Amino acid sequence: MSSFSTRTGTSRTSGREERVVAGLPKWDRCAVMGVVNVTPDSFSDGGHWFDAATAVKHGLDLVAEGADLVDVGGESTRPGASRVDEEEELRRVIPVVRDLTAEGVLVSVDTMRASVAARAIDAGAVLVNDVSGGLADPAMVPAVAAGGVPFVVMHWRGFSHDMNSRAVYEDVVREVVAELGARVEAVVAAGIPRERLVIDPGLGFAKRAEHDLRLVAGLAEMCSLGRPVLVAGSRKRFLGHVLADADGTPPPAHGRDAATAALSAIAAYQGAWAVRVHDARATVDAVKVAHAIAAAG
Ligand code: PMM
Repeated sequence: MSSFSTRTGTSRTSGREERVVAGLPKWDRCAVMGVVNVTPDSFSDGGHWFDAATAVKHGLDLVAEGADLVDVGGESTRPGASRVDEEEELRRVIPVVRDLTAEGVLVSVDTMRASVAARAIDAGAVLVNDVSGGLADPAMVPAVAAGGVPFVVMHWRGFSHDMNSRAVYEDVVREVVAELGARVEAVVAAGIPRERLVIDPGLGFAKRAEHDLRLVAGLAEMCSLGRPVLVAGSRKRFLGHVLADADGTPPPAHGRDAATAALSAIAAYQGAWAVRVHDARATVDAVKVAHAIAAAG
């Protein structure tokens, strides 16, 4: 218990100092990013918000529940997924970004394509969330640098169709921190100012359940990279693994929201800048409790 306390104490101190991203508001607690997947096949909510009007309504509902920003994506990255073509991704994403922005919502765009990022920035997106950290499309980092918005650099080892084969680590925390640190330096060298970068351990991406759990337990080490950390574990497989019944059957994705809220509280308490979630209401409460406890400590 004492090592846990020490770890969280350290991260909370540094996390407070590091929770500012140039170009975004400064939230006094861990921010809540609501997810709108405009896809027929995303892992946990695929098909639910597939037309633009439904997606916009869902984004507004997330904000009404307390989400601070909304992440709009048009490509599923679930394990094994194949890629969507560019035209279809633009068709899915841009109207939703535009309409949510028009309603005053802070919108993040979840894309690996520079063209989609650039068009989304034109449509009002204030953050580009690229699960490949700029590796999938060499034009991405220059496009985001030119657009002048912040950028999420997630730990990524390759496209979803075969990423499970890359889930090989000796010390997952050390390796993810090292690989992310190198990626941050490359992105800075390519033109995006460091103060606009957010980092993300990429839970579930080329990771098995035990890797995801270890990364959450070691979040303080990720905070040591000196940039705000986004934690996106909502409804993911590792939570299903933890909650599985005696036969090993996990609950369905939408049955993992209480577990997601617990994860949000733990991430927030350890100094996460934001958590990305499908259900905002419980997580908003969770991060408020985490903030109150951290402030009392
Ligand atoms: N995971 C998904 C999609 N986008 N973005 C970031 N920054 N980090 C993630 O871990 C991440 C992401 C896949 O989850 P979903 O299909 O359940 O939304």
